[in-house]
Amino acid sequence: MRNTYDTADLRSRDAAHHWHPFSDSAALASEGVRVIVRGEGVWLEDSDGNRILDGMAGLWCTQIGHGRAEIADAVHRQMSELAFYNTFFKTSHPPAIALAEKLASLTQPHLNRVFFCNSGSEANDTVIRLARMYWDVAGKPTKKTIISRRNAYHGSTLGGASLGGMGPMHAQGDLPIPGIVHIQQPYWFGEGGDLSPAEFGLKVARGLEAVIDALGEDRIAAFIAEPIQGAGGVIIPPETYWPEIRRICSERDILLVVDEVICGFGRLGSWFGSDHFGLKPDLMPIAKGLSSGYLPIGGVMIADRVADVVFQGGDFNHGYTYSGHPAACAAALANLEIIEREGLVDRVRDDIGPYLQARWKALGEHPLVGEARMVGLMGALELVPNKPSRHEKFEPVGQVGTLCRDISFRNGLVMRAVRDSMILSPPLVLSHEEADELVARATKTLDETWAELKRQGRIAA
Ligand code: PXG
Repeated sequence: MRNTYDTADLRSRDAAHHWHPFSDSAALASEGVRVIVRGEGVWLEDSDGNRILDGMAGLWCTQIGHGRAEIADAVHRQMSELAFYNTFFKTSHPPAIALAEKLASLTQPHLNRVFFCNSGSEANDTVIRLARMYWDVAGKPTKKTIISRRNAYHGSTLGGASLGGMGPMHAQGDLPIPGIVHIQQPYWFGEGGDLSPAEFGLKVARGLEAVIDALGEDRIAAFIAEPIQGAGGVIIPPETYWPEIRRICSERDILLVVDEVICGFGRLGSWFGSDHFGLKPDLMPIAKGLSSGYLPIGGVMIADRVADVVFQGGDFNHGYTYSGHPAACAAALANLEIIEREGLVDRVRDDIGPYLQARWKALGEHPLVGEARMVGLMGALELVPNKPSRHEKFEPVGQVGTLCRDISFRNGLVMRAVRDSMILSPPLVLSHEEADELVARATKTLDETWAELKRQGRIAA
């Protein structure tokens, strides 16, 4: 027995009462939302019965695919026993304990503690408070400034949005908050100029050293970065970048915060992006793939060297009602069990990752695509008007990406558009046949976008 849906009715009620994230609500109300009603594996179904391949894993999170009854069963069991209790005031409960222990075993050996919260944004707000408390307790209270990168994404709360380097977000609400500075991102395709990727990676990494020197090491608390920027457009740093950042962080007395909200839990074919790039985080925010999005949960993994100091400082005056929510912890535990049992991390590294990468990179031959890149199951296509030039962009930026994204949806494939690049981050359970189907739909989408741009006279016929 399946539910049936009246799309027009759902749309008008949504328009009347539901205010959407990162959306122009007035425009959306007149256009009408797309209503997703069901999910199974890598497939979504909308209220009109269309099947859509979910190339974004929900929102970079549904590692195990949609509709896994095992998670629902685990949550049902937990809710039947203890639906909620807090973790404040000297209390705990079995699912939070089990999940904390599990995370300590999956992460690097020096990461043995987790502070739970409900989202990546809350994790990064926790990072700001924890990093600043660390230096206070360590007797270096001037070390408060956090260095981040332009076009980084670290969330939408005041702290998360400030750590992030998104201009349009900062423009609303007078952000960033004080004490956060942004350096250049390692985006060779967009900003590399005439430098080789290797030269550019080194130059940008050394920007960290320069800003530490300019502000004074005694004022810097931490550097925060995503291993690969996700929402910024799947920015894969040149190979020289992370080793140089590693060198700088080892020479300077600052904390390294590696934001694993997207790269964690198998996305890059390793448990964490830090493992992929050989990074040793002092603080490591996690969320999304931790529960595959089945219930909201996030956390911050804390290195022993940080915990050892902070523990001498008495109460950490910070916490969320739902820190370590029992049902969310049960969902996360069941999700991690599936990832392990089905060997999804190795599968991304050895099987479906290389399989999809080869086909995705072949899309780089398309006349509209200036670069096709992918690590693990996280990729981007840069759309350009005049290949092979990297320097010419579509004007105004973003229109062609949006056009391509809408065509993609019509072709039954969710890709996300960032500026004029198309972004892909499918569930880790994607089969070879589904990967072929995905690439066929992406190819059709590029062809149709190309034809439409020609029709509009925006590229030479
Ligand atoms: N850090 C990173 C690296 C993220 O990608 C967050 C923190 C914040 O997590 P929460 O759970 O508070 O959303 C994120 C979230 C997009 C998009 O359109 C990306 C995210 C969230 C919403 C939209 O690409 N990433």
